[in-house]
Parts: sequence; structure tokens; C-alpha cells
Amino acid sequence: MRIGIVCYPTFGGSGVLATELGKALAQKGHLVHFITYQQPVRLNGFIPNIFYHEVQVPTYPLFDYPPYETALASAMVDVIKNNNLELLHVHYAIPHASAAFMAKQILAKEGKHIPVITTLHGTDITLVGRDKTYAPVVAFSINQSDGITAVSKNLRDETFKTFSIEKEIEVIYNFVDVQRFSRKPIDAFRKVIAPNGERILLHASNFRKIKRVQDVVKVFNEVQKQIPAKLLFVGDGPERSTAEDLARELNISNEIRFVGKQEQMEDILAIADLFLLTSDYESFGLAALEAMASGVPVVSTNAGGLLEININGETGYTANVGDIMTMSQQSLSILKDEKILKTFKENAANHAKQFDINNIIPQYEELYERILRNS
Ligand code: GMT
Repeated sequence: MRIGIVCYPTFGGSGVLATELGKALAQKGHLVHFITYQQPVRLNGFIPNIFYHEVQVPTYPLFDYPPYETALASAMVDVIKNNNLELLHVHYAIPHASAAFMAKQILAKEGKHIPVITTLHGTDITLVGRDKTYAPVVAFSINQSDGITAVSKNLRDETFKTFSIEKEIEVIYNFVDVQRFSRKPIDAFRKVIAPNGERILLHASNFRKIKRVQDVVKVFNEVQKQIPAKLLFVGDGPERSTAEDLARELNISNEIRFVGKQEQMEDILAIADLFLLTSDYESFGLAALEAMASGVPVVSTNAGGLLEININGETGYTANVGDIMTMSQQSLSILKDEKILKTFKENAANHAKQFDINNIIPQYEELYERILRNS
């Protein structure tokens, strides 16, 4: 198939997922055209069957806000026509679903039918999408899609609760390349982070408010009072300084390292003992799944789709949002005992296998074929 993929090219989960999907489809022989404003972060190196089209957004003194959506829709029209694409798969509804609708209408006038699939990722529904400044356009453009998917049952249900959606929303879970994340720890790296054999706790995110990164510091603070431990923060974003400030206040800065945005997550996860995810909401929690695939148990909140990924008492534990004491006790109960830690690590790795890339990609291919047949 000749497929167009539209996503955010940045470190967010939706962009990572869309890029890995495109790479996997290309490996299976499909021709995949990425249409984004920047090279997606995980699209590194030359991959046959992958094409990258950069959306140019010219500025003009009149524009306080350059019209990205218009530029994107025009780029979609251009790429679809020039490469005779058969379908367009957009990730994250805003503004990709409405730009796709516009491109579809333009092409229809020229006699070309292009089916559009929209994958909902989370905040495009639960936070940004439901804001009344965007909601009518989001609801309309989702309804205009030929196929709609959500990355968890929770997100599907939230979408039906939030908008009047007239079509079926199929759940296709996010995936992970289990083989890639089954790395052996690099001893030298572990020694740098935890020179005296301390337990390593890890958090990775975009440090937005929704992640509650201060809660990560608070949980870690309780843990390190009882066992020797280090905390690694991966990623960057607006709330990073609040986490740094709190660490200073609690006098635990020396036990915490901020390593910034990283591409080789598999090497970092390989040295971790526990992944902390304290979010207010996660539609899925791709970062937690990547941790589990690396054999790292997860202590997370029970918000949104996290309960579908992190099985309480098996792959880690879940607790109410903001319940620092419970999350600290849960973390300690895993980390204190070598045998228990080993069991949780094995459980996490085993559970992640059901989300392996090889199980999920065929679900997207089946959806594409069905939509092409019926449209
Ligand atoms: O978590 C974020 O803020 C980024 C956001 C994104 O769109 O990149 O992540 C969402 O999509 C990911 C991939 O499907 C999910 O794993 C995340 O749970 C989801 N984030 C939220 O729902 C807050």
C-alpha cells in the first residue's frame, strides 16, 4: 500500500508511535510517506520505502499566527497527488484530522478519493480537544474520518463521553518492539549512575503539568529514606524546574540526575529497577510499556488507560493520583527484596509481549485493507 502518515515529529508518545508504525510498515514492503513540519525524532538513518515531506509554513508580517493547518492540508494534497497515495493515516486529531478533511475535499473535486484514518492519542480528546475553542472542529473532523482508532479502551470511552461520535472507534493498542527493548544492562553505565549498587528509579516524559513530576520526586524521597537509591529523569519540558526546585528543597539533588531528551531509551531502561509514572491522566502510557518491555516494573497512578497496561500486583502497582505514601510503599515493596524484584521484572517483560509490534501492526494493516475495500 502507499500510505501517508501525519504526526507530531517531537518526542511525544503519539509521534513516536506513528514513526515506529511507519517504519514497521515500510519494512513489510509498504511505501510510507511522512508529512510533518520536522523530521520525526525516531526517523533516523536511511530506510528504503520511507519518504519524508516537510511542511513549509511561510511567515508574513500580517500573520501573528502562521496558518499551519492550511499549509499542512496543501502539503497533503501535493504529496497524495504526486505519489498516488491510497490512504492517509493521521495521528493526534488536532489539527491533523481537520487538515485531512480539507485535503480530502480538495482531492474529491479533482476526482481522487483518499480515505482518512484518525488515531486518537489522548490529550487531543481529554484535554485540548474538549476545550470549547477546538471542540466543534475536533468532533466534526473525527466524524468525517473513514476510520477512527483509539490507543486504549479508556480513550475510546472518553471520546464517546466527550463528543457525539457517530461511527465506531476501534481500539488498537500502542505497541513496542520487544526485541529492541530486551537489552542487557551496560555495567559501566550503571556504575556511573549508581556507583554503590543503589536501586535505580526512572521517570521519562515531556514534563508537562499532567505528568505531576513533583510527585515523582516525592515518591523517590520516601524510597531513598529507606534504601540506597538514585533517580533518573529522562526528557525535558515546562515542569522540569519545579522538580529540580523540590529536589533542592528536600536536599536530595545529589541522588537525582536529569539526563534530558534521549533517543536510546532501550539502553537507559536496561539499567533501571523501577519506572515511576505519576500522571493525572494517560490514555495509554507508552513510556511505561517501553519500561515493561525492558523488564522494568512500573509504579503508576490508576488514571485513564494505565490500568489496561500496568497490572496491579503483577507488573508493578497502581495507586490513586497524588497518593504519594501508597506509591512509595509500593515501590519499596518491589525494590527491597531481590527475589520480589526479579519476579516483577519477569512479569513486566512477559506482559509487554502482548503489545509486541508483531502483534499490533497486522491490526493496522487489516484496518487499512478493510477501509480501502469499503471506500
Ligand atoms: O503524554 C503526552 O503528553 C504526549 C502525548 C502525545 O500525544 O504525544 O501522549 C499521548 O499519546 C501517547 C501515545 O499514544 C500515550 O501513550 C500517552 O498516554 C498520551 N498522553 C496522555 O494521554 C496524557
